[in-house]
Amino acid sequence: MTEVSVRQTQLTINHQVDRAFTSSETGWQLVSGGITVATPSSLLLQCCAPVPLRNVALGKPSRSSSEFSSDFLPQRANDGVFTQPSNIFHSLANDTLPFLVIDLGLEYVIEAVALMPRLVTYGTRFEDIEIRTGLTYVLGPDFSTYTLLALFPGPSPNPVTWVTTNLTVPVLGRYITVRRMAAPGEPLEVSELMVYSRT
Ligand SMILES: [Ca+2]
Repeated sequence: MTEVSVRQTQLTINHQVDRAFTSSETGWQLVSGGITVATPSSLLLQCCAPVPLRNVALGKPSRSSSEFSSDFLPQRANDGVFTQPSNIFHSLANDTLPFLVIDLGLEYVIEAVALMPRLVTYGTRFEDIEIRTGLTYVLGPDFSTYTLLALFPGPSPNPVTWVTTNLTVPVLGRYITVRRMAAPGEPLEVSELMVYSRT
């Protein structure tokens, strides 16, 4: 079969399909049909788009070294409420090594943490606040075997807002600890703690 007859055969086949192609002196040109154009809702984009960060600490089980009263339980630190001044975790005033632990339930690749200090007054209590994570249970208060995620020297911003750390190297963790590392004498107070992961 000569080159001319081959091209003639292709023209005939494409015409019989649905007129998807035309020929020109330079070859074949796609004019309709063929690959599907990707749209924002297409599976093609969904499969390849970055997974957004989400707060994996929200509502997870938590415990603390002490609590000021039943109104200031450790669960207040990850209940999703951070705009009400009374919605905080607050350790006992005479707790010399106050800490808070959140169990994420699973291991997560942690990329960032954000902490909202107590909303009103006592900003100087927010001093040397250390956040760490580890994979195995530790009773506390010594969590030095865990990986350090953030250290906020304080005092809390005025007006109070989130203090955050974006990790340049993500850390695998399950147990999240918050400790006040400054000299004893003040309680640990946390309005909300968020732990961000894509997993
Ligand atoms: Ca809260």
